[in-house]
Amino acid sequence: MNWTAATVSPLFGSRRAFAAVALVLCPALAFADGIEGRVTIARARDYRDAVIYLAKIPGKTFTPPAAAVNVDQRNLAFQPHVIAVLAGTRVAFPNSDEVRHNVFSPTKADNFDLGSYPLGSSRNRTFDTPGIITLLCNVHAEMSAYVIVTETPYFAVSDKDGHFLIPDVAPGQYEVIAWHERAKSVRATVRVSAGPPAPLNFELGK
Ligand SMILES: [Cu+2]
Repeated sequence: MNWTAATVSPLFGSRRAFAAVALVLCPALAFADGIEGRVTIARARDYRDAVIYLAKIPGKTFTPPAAAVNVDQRNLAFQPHVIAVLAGTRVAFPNSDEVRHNVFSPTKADNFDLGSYPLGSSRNRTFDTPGIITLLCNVHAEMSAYVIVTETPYFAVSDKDGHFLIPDVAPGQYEVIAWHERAKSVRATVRVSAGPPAPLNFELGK
């Protein structure tokens, strides 16, 4: 591909143009594009909080981040409601409300109870078991959250329009899973090549 500044400049501002420029300036960045698309969810008010993630890549392991991921307890809700983390990641649950909160998981594969604690304190948990972990608070029945524990660092959570982008996926063929709390998970195979993100859309709950 023989891009020139003249070809590219009218497109400036778009992600695609950026990718094209990156391809010229730094071929290594051409591998930085990943998988992009949209999730729709039948009968849902909006399309947020679907998790799109790569299934285990045979022969590959990944190191979890040193820093903890935060799930706040604020206004009687877990915020965010859904997170995805690589197995081995520590998640901190600070309490930002005037009332005591609790965090526990009834999920068989990884059940635990962090106890209840007041405003300004925090407990944490390292999520080592891949899977879908439900979180509840035994003080407030309406509080729930999900931790999707993955086997690769390649995942995204959809926005309210259902859009998602999994960046930095090297060229290759992958199994991708789309999950949402009120739908049956869907699997797809996608081939990523160098250049723009591989397009991938999901319809959940049909
Ligand atoms: Cu609570």
